[in-house]
Formats: sequence, C-alpha cells, structure tokens
Amino acid sequence: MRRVASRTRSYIALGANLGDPPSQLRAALERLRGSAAIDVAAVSGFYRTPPLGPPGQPDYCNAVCAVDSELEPEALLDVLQGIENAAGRKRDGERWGPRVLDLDLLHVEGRVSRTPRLTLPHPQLQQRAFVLVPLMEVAPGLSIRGLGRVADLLAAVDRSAVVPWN
Ligand code: A4P
Ligand code: MG
Repeated sequence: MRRVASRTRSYIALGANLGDPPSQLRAALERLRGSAAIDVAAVSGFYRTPPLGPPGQPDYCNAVCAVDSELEPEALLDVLQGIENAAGRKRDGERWGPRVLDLDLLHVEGRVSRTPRLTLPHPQLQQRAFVLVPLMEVAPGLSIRGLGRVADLLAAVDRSAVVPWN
C-alpha cells in the first residue's frame, strides 16, 4: 500500500439507520481496530439524530472516531468503503436514503483534497450537528484550515436534536 511519510491523524464519521444501528457502529469500529495500518485513537459516544434527507426513515446512530495511520487519504477511504461493503452497504439507493453503515472521512490533518472521489475536509462537515457534536468530543481543540475551530462551528449550529443514543 502507498504510505505517506509519517503518521497522520484523521477523523471519521460513522452513521447507520438500518438494522441495529449501534451494533453496526460497534462492528465497524472492530473492523477498523483490526486494520493493521490503522490505530483507533479515540471514539465518541453514540448519538441518536434525526435523519437529514428523505422523510420517513429511522433515526440515525452517529459517532466520530480519531485514527492514526500512514495511509494516504485515498487508501484510508478504500479501507472505509471495504468496511461499508462488508456490512452489506448498497450503493444504488436514493441520495441520503437509509443505510446500514456510512463511513465518511471528515478531515485528515494537514491535507486537503478536491478530487471526484475524495473531498477533504468533508464538504458538509460545518453544517451537521450530528458530526460536530461527536467530533467535539474526540477533538475539542481541533481547528480545521479554512473552516476554523470545531468549537466555533458547533456553536453556530442547532445541536438540540442530537442526544445520547440511550
Ligand atoms: N466522497 C467524496 N469525499 C468523501 C469523503 N470525505 N468521505 C465520495 C467519504 N466519501 C467521500 O459516498 C458517495 C461518494 O462520496 C463516494 O463514492 C466517495 O468517493 P457514499 O458513501 O457512497 O454515498 P452517500 O454517503 O449516500 O453520499 P453522500 O452524499 O456523501 O451522503 P452523506 O453526506 O454521507 O450523507 N442524517 C443523519 N442524521 N446522520 C447521518 O449520518 N448521513 C447521510 C449521508 C444522510 N443523512 C444523515 C446521515
Ligand atoms: Mg458516505
């Protein structure tokens, strides 16, 4: 696998709203921990969040984890998509429709990307309370170039509907 020169911290959003969502997230975290090239450094709590997208779908379970890796961002995305596929993720559904598992790469420290396959930082990060609440938990001091401090991004959104899963 292609590797960058040094270990880099990345932040991954986990989401699921089909099957048993917390179990899907736990299984994805186990698969990440089982990836030789990836160290899981921190995991947020699990949150119940109202679906963004077509109405009538179940609530999501959302979380964020921080990982350390020497993988290039595209290679990290390969790992995430492999884990989604292993969970039975189908890619023919409607946009923002329900899914058994979604793993998005939110941010890779020191990196930006604007390729068709990978946009970094994640383009909707700053609008999504279901991302910012758990991101704040694992990286309270994080500042993302071009976006600013996570704490300030979180202060600018309505987080009232993002509640602990239990
Ligand atoms: N892609 C580009 N940049 C990235 C990145 N930073 N991370 C490309 C991950 N993927 C990235 O993704 C579509 C394409 O985006 C991929 O081929 C990849 O190369 P996908 O996972 O196949 O499809 P998707 O997730 O349905 O698409 P999209 O538009 O990215 O959806 P989002 O933004 O992930 O939103 N409501 C709640 N409450 N909680 C949620 O977690 N999630 C979604 C999905 C909708 N509503 C939600 C939630
Ligand atoms: Mg996605």
